[in-house]
Amino acid sequence: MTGSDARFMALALSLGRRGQGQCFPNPAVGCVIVRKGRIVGRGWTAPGGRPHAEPRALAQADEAARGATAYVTLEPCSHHGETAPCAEALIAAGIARVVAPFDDNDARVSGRGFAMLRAAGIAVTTGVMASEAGQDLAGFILRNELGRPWVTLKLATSFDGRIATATGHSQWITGPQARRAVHGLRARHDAVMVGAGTARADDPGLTVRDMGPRRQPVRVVVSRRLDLPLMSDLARTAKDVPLWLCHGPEADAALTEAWQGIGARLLPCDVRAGQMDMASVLGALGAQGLTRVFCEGGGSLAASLLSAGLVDELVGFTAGLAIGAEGLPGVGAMGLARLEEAARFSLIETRDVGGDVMHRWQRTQP
Ligand code: AOF
Ligand code: ZN
Repeated sequence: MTGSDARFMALALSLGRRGQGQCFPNPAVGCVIVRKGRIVGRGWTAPGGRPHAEPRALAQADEAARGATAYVTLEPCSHHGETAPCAEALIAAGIARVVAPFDDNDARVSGRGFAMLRAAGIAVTTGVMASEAGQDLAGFILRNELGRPWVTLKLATSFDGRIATATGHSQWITGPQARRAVHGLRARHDAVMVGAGTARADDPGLTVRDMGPRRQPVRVVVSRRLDLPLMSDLARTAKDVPLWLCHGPEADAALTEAWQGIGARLLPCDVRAGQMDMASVLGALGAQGLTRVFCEGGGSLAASLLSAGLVDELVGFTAGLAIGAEGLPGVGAMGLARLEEAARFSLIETRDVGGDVMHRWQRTQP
């Protein structure tokens, strides 16, 4: 790897990130084509997952791709989807060298893309910025591996970890900049998920606003009985922005029909010990192609996810006010006796967001 390899790969990664939250079930890949030190093509996976990054960058490079190096943030694909494999497109365009971080763990690819390139005489360098690419593509990799999406749990709380007063007053604990940052985070996930309690209490829209035209994240509500208000913002907008409802076996048939009638997608999931089984919920979401899910509460959904060890990232916004013990806690009861029972997360980012503090933590690898 050379210094310029890292520089061009960093650019490809930043292009790839433009697609985050836009491409599921596919990964958000970036591609930069460089000839004699000059960038001749840039591409990233299109909204909806197709076309892939490489053909878009190749189209821009046109004849300049001949003899050039392609920096791709994931192994180029080798399978025939709606269009020809990207490895074939790179070969046909006369690319001389391909630089990538690692193999695609999609069973249809997994090493075959690199093998095709090498067989065509293309020099292949792997391992370039693998940990950065691993971060950006973590959701896709995890879904291929475990069948469930990456879960980011967000909380916006007071200094003392409360999300509302005892009467439910919660607007607003954090300031406008922090709330805007939340919209930015929503936009970079495939779906926004809440529990039934939050859906009932807040009548949330769960859409991304003021971020320009873009694919809206899927709204997911976890509701065991499906007893959600049909006169709500979620219901009203179900035809325009996808609304998926994860429910238990005891959901009333009339309610199932009513929600289906207004355009929601129903995902039957398991119940365990009287509660929605979060592994089953996330499995159902993974089966629908989701790679990154942003959970915005409430407290009992957050507690269920944490207790089941199904949270990959914590994002906390903390405001400078205290609400007191009678306020609503951000995370509900988890029944822990000892600290060792709690999953540990490592701090990866701290930022001042308009006077509130944002912390990002990721699960500590065992
Ligand atoms: C690439 N470049 O930009 C992306 C890739 O359903 P298909 O045919 O679109 O293929 C989806 C698979 O292609 C996906 O699971 C992953 O393995 C790969 N995604 N590959 O070369 C890209 N997005
Ligand atoms: Zn491809």
